[in-house]
Amino acid sequence: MDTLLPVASGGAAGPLTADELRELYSLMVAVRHLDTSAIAWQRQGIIPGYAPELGQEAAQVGSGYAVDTTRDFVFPTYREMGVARTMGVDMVAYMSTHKATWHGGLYNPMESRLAPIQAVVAGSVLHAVGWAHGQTLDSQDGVALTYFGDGASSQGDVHEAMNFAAVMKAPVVFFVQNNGWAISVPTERQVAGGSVAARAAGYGIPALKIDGDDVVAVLEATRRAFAHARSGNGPVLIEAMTYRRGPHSTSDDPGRYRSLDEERDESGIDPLERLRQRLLADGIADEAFFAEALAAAKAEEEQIRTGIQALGSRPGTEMFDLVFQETTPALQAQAANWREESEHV
Ligand SMILES: Cc1ncc(C[n+]2csc(CCOP(=O)(O)OP(=O)(O)O)c2C)c(N)n1
Ligand SMILES: [Mg+2]
Repeated sequence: MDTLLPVASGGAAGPLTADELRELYSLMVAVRHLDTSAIAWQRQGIIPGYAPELGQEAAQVGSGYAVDTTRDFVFPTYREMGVARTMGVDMVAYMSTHKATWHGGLYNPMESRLAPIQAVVAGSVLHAVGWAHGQTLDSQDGVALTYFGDGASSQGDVHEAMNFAAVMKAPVVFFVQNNGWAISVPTERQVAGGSVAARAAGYGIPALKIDGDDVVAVLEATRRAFAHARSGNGPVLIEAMTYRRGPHSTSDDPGRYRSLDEERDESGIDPLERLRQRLLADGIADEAFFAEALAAAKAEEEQIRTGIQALGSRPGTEMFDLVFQETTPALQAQAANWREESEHV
């Protein structure tokens, strides 16, 4: 499905260069390696929990690559490690969220342009629309990119966010990763009509339903959506069809609700392998390049793991400091109570 009119000149960029394609591959390898390592870290007791994105690397790297971190803002869920890495967020600071060192992670959202990890399903969608509307009020040209899942699309918050964004022509890109599952519930049991993209028409929002395992298709679609929103035409919805190859999180056992045969039949071709085949076929990368990308990914993972292991705990009262720009008497009272009970002061 493609109901987004072709962007006039000055919109989306032309075909990807060989350098860009190679960079996308390197990013996807780095993300794949860090993601699978994070599961091992959890099993080794280095972090208490993690939500893997195995199989969603193309959707995340392709969309994150379209972000202009000098003016856009991204509102993730709990599963967008690949987006964070692609945007250049410090990964020790990002992964600290999963160590539960400090809620929201140690990265600075204002500098990195990535809002804190959001565990409330559909919560990020509302924040993105609010931020995007703020851009309009301030006559700025930033675009909000918000992620949510097929399961989240059945939350009332998403309806309100999409309707408000369309009415106000807010510059926001709604990026749905339809990975086939909402924990143990398959998409067909909670998305009536089988498509989130089809709903956009009801809000007057153009939509693109794309192959979310094709990184080039994802990047091109996201660039088009950004160009549309940035030119004052309002929101766009992208539904990237992909597959959650791993468990919902490290505390989930998919064997209780799907079989290995189903996983094999429904997951399609691995997005990373797909890009590898394409680069080989186009003659723009060889085995030496792939080996180098993997070696770099391994070195990076080691450096991030060392950084995570070195992180100590943070002063607990910090959690009261950043709730509002200016504190309130109620918050100060809570902070004082907390200090009394936990630090006995
Ligand atoms: C408001 C709210 N309701 C329920 C939950 C529990 N929960 C966490 S993830 C999840 C499923 C979300 O599925 P989907 O939106 O498809 O995203 P995915 O996990 O597949 O990336 C649920 C129900 C929650 N975190 N927040
Ligand atoms: Mg899902």
